[in-house]
Amino acid sequence: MDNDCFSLLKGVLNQFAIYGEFEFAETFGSGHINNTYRSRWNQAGIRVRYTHQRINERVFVRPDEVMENIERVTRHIMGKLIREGAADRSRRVLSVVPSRAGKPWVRDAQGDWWRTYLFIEGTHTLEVAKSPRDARFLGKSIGRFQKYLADLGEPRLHETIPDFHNMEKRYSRFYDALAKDSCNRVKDAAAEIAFMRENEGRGSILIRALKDGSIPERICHNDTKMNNILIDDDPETGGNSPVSCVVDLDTVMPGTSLFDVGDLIRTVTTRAEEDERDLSKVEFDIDIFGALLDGYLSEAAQFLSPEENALIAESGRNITHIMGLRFLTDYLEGDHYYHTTRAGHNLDRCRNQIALIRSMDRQWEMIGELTRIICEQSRTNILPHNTPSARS
Ligand code: ADP
Ligand code: GN1
Ligand code: MG
Repeated sequence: MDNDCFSLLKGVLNQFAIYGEFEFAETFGSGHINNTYRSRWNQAGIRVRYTHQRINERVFVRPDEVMENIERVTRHIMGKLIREGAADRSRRVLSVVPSRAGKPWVRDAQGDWWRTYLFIEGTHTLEVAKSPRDARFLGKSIGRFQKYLADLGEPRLHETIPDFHNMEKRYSRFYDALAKDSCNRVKDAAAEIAFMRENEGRGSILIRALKDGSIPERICHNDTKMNNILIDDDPETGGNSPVSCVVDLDTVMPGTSLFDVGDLIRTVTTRAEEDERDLSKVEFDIDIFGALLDGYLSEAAQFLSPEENALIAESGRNITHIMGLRFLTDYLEGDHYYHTTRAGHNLDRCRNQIALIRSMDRQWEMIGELTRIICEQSRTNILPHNTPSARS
């Protein structure tokens, strides 16, 4: 962090209601959207850390609405945790730290918006799932998150990015970028452009099902990639329920549960990172997929409809397709949206997503069959005669 950045950050931190003496601050995390920092304070002899984020205003044009959503969602989840008597609650949900003026955000000298959370200690994130156990845990975390928010009630959450997963809108932006070719990059992405053209038809399955009412609107996270789930470093400390905390709540808003399952499938089922250039490593792993789904459905089977179950397998392919298209569009437009660290980074990411779709296509029958079996098993597990109280 350079000196200018540090003094700007110090000015911001002083506006939050944080006690004690400031010790240091550093950049943190590997998200593609916001700028994340971590600071440490001495509070009467105890060292406490905080997370600070500059909200990306090009992506979130109404940061005040983002924060209103986040306050509601985190309070609601905390209420659920209190009722459940969960241990270690402030490690299971984000805690928003208010400004000295009592707001959930502050604005810096340049007008940028900032927020602060308690830094959740003793957790880590994964960039690739190492085992079916990891996958089951990640799936369960998102199933539980959706379950907690199912009864959030009125008013409807703000749509912080309208049409976020609307494939039809994503395609029209892609075609605009193609037509403009503002960076003269179309020539370098011929195969990827051809893939997107050829597969446009199957891209709109989820959004159409949501629009025609065959699947219900639900509150969902909309950005459930693996590194948005904090995992306890020591799973034993949480007892029967190891700590996990879903972060990056900017896009929590109405959508379909399938957007979240789909993004989990996209990021968890391959052992290759999202920007891996060696495409031979980008393989869909059916065992990881099975464990992920099993974990997710252990929480979500109780509220999912048969129509949602029937689209689970498709959701993984669909969200991977959307991300491939978005990376390609950003590449063609000049890399304005996602953080990039090398030339062609977004094109690499797009190629990677296409490779994953192809790997899913090759295993499609098996994916469908396994999904049907796991859905059926999970449904049976939640039938009344299988509940512990009915058995005892
Ligand atoms: P982005 O929108 O840029 O992806 P995130 O909100 O996901 O930003 O934050 C970036 C990373 O910072 C996360 O992937 C996670 O590793 C870490 N992180 C965010 N909030 C916290 C927190 N309160 N405690 C610990 N780590 C956090
Ligand atoms: C972004 O914020 P981050 O890095 O967790 C993006 C997601 C993409 C993801 C791809 C608000 O997520 O939609 O799936 O990158 N978030 C937003 O890695 O656009
Ligand atoms: Mg993130």
